[in-house]
Amino acid sequence: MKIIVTGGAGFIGGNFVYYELKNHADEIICLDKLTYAGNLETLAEAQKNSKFKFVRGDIADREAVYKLFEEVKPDIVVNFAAESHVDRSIEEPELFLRTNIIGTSVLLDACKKFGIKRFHQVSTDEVYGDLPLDRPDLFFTETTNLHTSSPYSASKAAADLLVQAYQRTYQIPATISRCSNNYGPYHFPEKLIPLMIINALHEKKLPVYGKGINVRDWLYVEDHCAAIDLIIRRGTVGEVYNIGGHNERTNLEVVKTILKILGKSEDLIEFVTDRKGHDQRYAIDPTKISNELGWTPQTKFDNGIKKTVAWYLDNRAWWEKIISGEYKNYYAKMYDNR
Ligand code: NAD
Ligand code: TDX
Repeated sequence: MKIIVTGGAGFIGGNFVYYELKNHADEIICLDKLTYAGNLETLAEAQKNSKFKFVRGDIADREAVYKLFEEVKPDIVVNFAAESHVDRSIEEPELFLRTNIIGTSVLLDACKKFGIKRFHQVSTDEVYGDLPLDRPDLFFTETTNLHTSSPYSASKAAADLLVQAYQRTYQIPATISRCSNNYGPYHFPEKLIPLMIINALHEKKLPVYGKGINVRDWLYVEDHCAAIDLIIRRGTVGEVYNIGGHNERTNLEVVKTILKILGKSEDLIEFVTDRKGHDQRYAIDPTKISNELGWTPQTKFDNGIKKTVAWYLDNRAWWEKIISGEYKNYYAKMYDNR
């Protein structure tokens, strides 16, 4: 089979490319615009594999997408390409609408025009909004109402609705997965876990938003890749699958765990102005994917976070190059005088 993986030069897409090359004989064609978050160095090993091909392009560029579909005739498309950072969406919403909504609609149109066996939309638990901190008994299920908080999550929810509309109206064989927070290798330094690892290594302050009591449900990225792999091969067309592993932690717990692993002082923690509209708690109920597809996460947080810290220690060149470039301006804009 031929699988187009959009956004494969990013964090989860890159890990998915390696997961597929390792576990299957399919051809993988990565379509990625290489925005600030895309990195060809993430795909350096994949480029040595004859089953892998990289194509630079924008999912919202209709002509380029149609040309690629005509050439490749993909069996499956997995759409990871997105603007993915909530803080950036608060600063500049429009870019998120273009890539996350228009880009998804262009891909769906291409599926309609050229035919497809499966279109899979990689979505997020953020489309469900948040849960209150004082109700640990509540979890997001696939039937929880969509109720978004940030321009990022609103754009992802809009894309989900488009996928469902194309599935119903044009019978596009589509599936959607909504996953909780991922962590692991190749995570871009703007996100909580890599940012804290890198700052701690430099003995720089660790900027925790608000009181650090917001809760995220952390999933090791390889477990997310395994779930998507099952859905595209065995999942039922038209269905939504929640993905998460019951690894809830407050942000402060995560930061303290990282400091402990690195042997650094908790004095590095600095509480800074909260994120606007900050979601309190995300927590996934993964019963459906577990019962229907037999998926269970393999990596517990305490082990996954150690593996992740080790990866950042062993792969300094990957992130040092990122943080020495344009990222410096981003960091100054977001964190200086916060
Ligand atoms: P990322 O920001 O690390 O990577 C995004 C990739 O998409 C980059 O390679 C970028 O160059 C590419 N891209 C951006 N705009 C593009 C465009 N217009 N055309 C083609 N390529 C484009 O993101 P990530 O964290 O790997 O997230 C991947 C997907 O998973 C996203 O759809 C995100 O919403 C979803 N998701 C992420 C998480 C998480 O914790 N990171 C959790 C749940 C769902
Ligand atoms: O410097 C920081 N300080 C801080 O306290 C950063 C970057 C984050 N935080 C907090 C905000 C969140 O409560 O840490 C938590 C995690 O933040 P992010 O890493 O930005 O992730 P989040 O906003 O939870 O969204 C992530 O998970 C769902 C991904 O970025 C999304 O793409 C995905 O859909």
